[in-house]
Amino acid sequence: MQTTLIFLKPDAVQRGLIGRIVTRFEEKGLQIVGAKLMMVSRELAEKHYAVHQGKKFYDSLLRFVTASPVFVMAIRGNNAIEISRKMMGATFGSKAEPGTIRGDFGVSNTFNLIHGSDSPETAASELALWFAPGEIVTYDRPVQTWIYDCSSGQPE
Ligand code: 3AN
Repeated sequence: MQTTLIFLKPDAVQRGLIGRIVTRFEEKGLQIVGAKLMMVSRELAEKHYAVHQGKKFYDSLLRFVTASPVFVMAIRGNNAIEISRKMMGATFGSKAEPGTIRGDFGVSNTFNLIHGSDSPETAASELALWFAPGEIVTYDRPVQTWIYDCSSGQPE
């Protein structure tokens, strides 16, 4: 099972899309194991977007993500990182395929609604950055045995 860091950016929160986007992850069968609404400090934004420092969109990206609350989630499932990235779609709504979150809800070339970790290494460091110990909750879901085929002992 993988756990990935997803956050709904200020445009998604302001536009009242939290519920509809969260529903997509729930309906897919992924498990929400952490969630919170929060303002992002400049310090946290700088750490999260450190790889983009120096790029021409860096300052406006930091202004955007610190302007209004974000809704942060830890989401768990088999292959959760790749699945959630596919659900998000291409980076900007103008290019993202219909059926994806960015493709269905956005048209902008800068505001893009959602962030999702792009590798297991990034997920581990982003989860540690965004969630304090104890904020990610491991709990049984009886429905898990209907979401995955567990007959081999492993969820398939
Ligand atoms: P993704 O979110 O699809 O993984 P990345 O990793 O290429 O996209 O970029 C990380 C974030 O940086 C994006 N979510 C987006 O908010 C921002 N970003 C990337 N490229 C641009 C750009 N050309 N103009 C504005 N913001 C950008």
